[in-house]
Amino acid sequence: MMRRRALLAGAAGLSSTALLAVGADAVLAAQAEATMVPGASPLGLADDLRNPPELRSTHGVLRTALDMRVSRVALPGGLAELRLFNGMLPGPTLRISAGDTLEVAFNNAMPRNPDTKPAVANIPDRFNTTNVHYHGFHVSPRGNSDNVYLQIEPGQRFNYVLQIPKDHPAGNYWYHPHRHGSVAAQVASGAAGMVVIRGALDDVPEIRQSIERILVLQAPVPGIDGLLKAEDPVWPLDAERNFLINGQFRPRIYLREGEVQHWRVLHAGDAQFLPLALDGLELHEVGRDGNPLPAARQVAQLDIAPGNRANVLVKALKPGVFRLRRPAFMQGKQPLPELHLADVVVLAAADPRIGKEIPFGREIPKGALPTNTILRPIADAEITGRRQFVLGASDVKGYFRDTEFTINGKPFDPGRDDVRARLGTAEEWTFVNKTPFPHPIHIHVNPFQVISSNGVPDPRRPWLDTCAVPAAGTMVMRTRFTDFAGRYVMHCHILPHEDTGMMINISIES
Ligand SMILES: [Cu+2]
Repeated sequence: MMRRRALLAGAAGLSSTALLAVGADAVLAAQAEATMVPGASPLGLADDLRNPPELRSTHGVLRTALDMRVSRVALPGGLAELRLFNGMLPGPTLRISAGDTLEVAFNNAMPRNPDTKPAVANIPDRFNTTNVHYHGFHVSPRGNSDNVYLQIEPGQRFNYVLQIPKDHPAGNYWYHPHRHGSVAAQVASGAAGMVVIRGALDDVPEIRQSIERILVLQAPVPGIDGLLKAEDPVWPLDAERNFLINGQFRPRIYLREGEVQHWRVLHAGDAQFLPLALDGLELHEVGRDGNPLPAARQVAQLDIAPGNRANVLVKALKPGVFRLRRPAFMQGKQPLPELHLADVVVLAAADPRIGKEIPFGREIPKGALPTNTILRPIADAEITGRRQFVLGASDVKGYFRDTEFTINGKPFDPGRDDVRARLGTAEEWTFVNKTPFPHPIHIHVNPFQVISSNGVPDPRRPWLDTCAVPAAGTMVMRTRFTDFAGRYVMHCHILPHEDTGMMINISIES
């Protein structure tokens, strides 16, 4: 059974924001307004992991051009053609502050789609049609803000303007394409970049004293013959993946004995989870998904799902060479192998190769980390409604791989409002996973507070925007619909699941 893609055929059923003109003349002559910082080792060492090049806002504005184009890149397995932002793996880091305006003059510079058949809902297609999502941002989902209903065709341009609230939480965010049907293919290709939103977390003295690294983890999937034209190579969870950090395969990462470094980690992969281990060093997590945690917490392993970000303070104990690795683990029913991701080299504290002017942090913050108005705990008395979402998968002949991913028994329908709620209310949502695989659920615009997982309360009640619902398990969270009316989505961040149906629309009315 085939369904017409309502997004194209039945657009009248959508809110008007979805129909915003996308055209070459929509672009204002954008004058770049940003400070360019070249990619470099923060320690000034030649063979050290480089941070990606960075664009920083000046005078409250970051105005820049981004395009998506096909570029040739050397991967561990050979040369590959990938869809990338500005031809870069990963895209440039954007660094802005709460209260800033982010203006992105986007250009879809990819070739025409070869597809000739009509589009069908929840079947991956049109891999050269795209848009840009600002993952984790607490901004409007409407118009030319974080609007994922846009379809920007090859040759078209679009100007994004995002107003970042003055009290926006400080942490790590990211941008990636989000046009339903081509999300997995484009993100798996490497189209993603980090966004740092500066704020109170950056002013914590122990964090300010530490050098900072960006780690964008990606596992680019090339096409079998040049550019990826079908989702088949992305689909198998156990497909062999070479994870890169900032586009580099198994880089070296240097620290000095006793040093604390602030690592901003982004999992920009498409499907495999990344439990990260770094034996011989200490990991102290201070932020997750752009939101400061209540206090620094030492962890034996950093568990991140596709879409998650973490602010981690890494403390080097003694000189030596250590491995940043993903231990072998089971993702649901699927065994996944150990991966050696980087060599972490701890030098003597006074190694002469590192300039004396380079900051040398040594402390982990001991007290409470900064709080934020939009991250006020959601108490029982504030809850105005409760809902349940059942995550499922069913065999449906004719769908991609004969599989349809569902929420409450239905695959995604762009014309249907699955959740309607009023601005200013708060709800408690229970997720019930009926499948043998974990699904990292991501919600746009408003972060959520995790209450429990598999019935076990999380006393920290962390604020996240992406949280795994355990295989055949449950997760309970609370979310507050604040500041922004409009329509946005909730979906699984295993992106082949999203493209094949595991997504719903949330409509917030003022
Ligand atoms: Cu999923």
